[in-house]
Amino acid sequence: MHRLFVALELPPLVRDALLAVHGGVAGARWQRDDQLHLTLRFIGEVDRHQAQDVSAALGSVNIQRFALSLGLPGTFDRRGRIDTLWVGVTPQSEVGALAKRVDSALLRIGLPPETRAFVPHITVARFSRIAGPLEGFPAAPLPATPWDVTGFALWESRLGHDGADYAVIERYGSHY
Ligand code: 3AM
Repeated sequence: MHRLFVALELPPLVRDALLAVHGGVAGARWQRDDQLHLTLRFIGEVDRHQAQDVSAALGSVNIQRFALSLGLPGTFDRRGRIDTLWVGVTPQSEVGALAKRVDSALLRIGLPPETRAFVPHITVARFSRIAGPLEGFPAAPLPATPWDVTGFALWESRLGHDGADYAVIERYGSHY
């Protein structure tokens, strides 16, 4: 079985900027450079056959170049406490439209549509214990410089000892 998700890769300068915000938050497990991504759609466990269908379906998604910039930080909470610290992106319209096209392509091969609202975000830290105060975040200013999104990728998540290892298994469109 393969645990798959569809996500944007980030160019090196954006990853560097996101690594520079580490620090100042107690209990944070910061995402490594090779873990940074922007999820368009979580797929979950599929067998090899379904993975081939996913791969072909994603090949039919229309990709129109758009610019994206880092936005404001935010958090996801579970059971009343923060479990994910992330950095948002702006604008949200085009990345939202791309996520919708990915969803439609996966619907055509029988994957149920995503029911949760799409919140474009780049996870920078997770917490297994209670998060400390977030006043110290971000430790460095986030750059406003936009980058061009010209493609997306199919990723596999493998659970390791040190959190998840993410690997790009296929790319669509053009890349950095
Ligand atoms: O892109 P981020 O880091 O926010 O939290 C997981 C990660 O999100 C999320 O998919 C991304 C790649 O692992 N994820 C994991 N299990 C999930 C689930 N059951 C999930 N998203 C939705 N439903």
